[in-house]
Amino acid sequence: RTPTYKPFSVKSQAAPVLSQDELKKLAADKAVESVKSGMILGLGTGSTAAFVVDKLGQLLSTGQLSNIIGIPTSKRTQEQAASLNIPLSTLDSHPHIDLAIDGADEVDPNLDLVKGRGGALLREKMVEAASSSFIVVADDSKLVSGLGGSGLAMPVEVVQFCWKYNLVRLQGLFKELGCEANLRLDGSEKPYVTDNGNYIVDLYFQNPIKDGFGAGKEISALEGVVEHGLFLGMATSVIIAGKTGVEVMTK
Ligand code: ABF
Repeated sequence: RTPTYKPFSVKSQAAPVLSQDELKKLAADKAVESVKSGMILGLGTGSTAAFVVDKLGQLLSTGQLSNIIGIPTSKRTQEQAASLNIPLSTLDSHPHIDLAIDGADEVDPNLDLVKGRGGALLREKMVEAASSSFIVVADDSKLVSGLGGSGLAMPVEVVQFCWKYNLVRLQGLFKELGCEANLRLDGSEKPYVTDNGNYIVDLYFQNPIKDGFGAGKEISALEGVVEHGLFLGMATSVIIAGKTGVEVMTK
């Protein structure tokens, strides 16, 4: 699978230096161009996805979009969307989603992703797997040559029961990649609890994961693991904003 890169012009003559938030907004605005009135939309989580939700709220309030129904991927996003009067529903009522737009923590050249540093990986994966199209929005700091290669966490959601047992088993799975596993803590040094009442074990790799599908299968096979942050073969396209403008990566 060789991805194609389709640059389009956001470059200005003066080439201003954009902040990371401005880059995220640029990617978000570009993704929202794909939203049509009447769509059922998966609403992502995280700071980049929040720009998408803001833009949708704005377009609905001015009547440029109508009849949108959003399926949020976290309580945070649900609250943000509700505050912008975006009509919301659930996967139970709308099991088929037209388009999901969400951020990512790592994007590799195959458009495979690491997600979930924001803690919402389970609902994100459920919503995005139910979507006909899934557009990822990110700034160029998220590009990696191999998943797990950023040195930042690859999250795994686990049940609270005997979390340490699973932390040790997860670390053991990836010993040869120099994996270190940590229980995620919240701001008060207590275990971080997801929207689903579970814990997160963050995996740190010294070397990138070579076989993402194999790794995903091994992680999922552990009893007590709820979901992992490898989102493989799910993204339809990735919109990356960087110094040279915005690029749309497609397969
Ligand atoms: C969600 O938000 C996650 O899957 C990912 O962990 C995170 C990315 O956050 P941000 O856009 O703030 O970098 O999309």
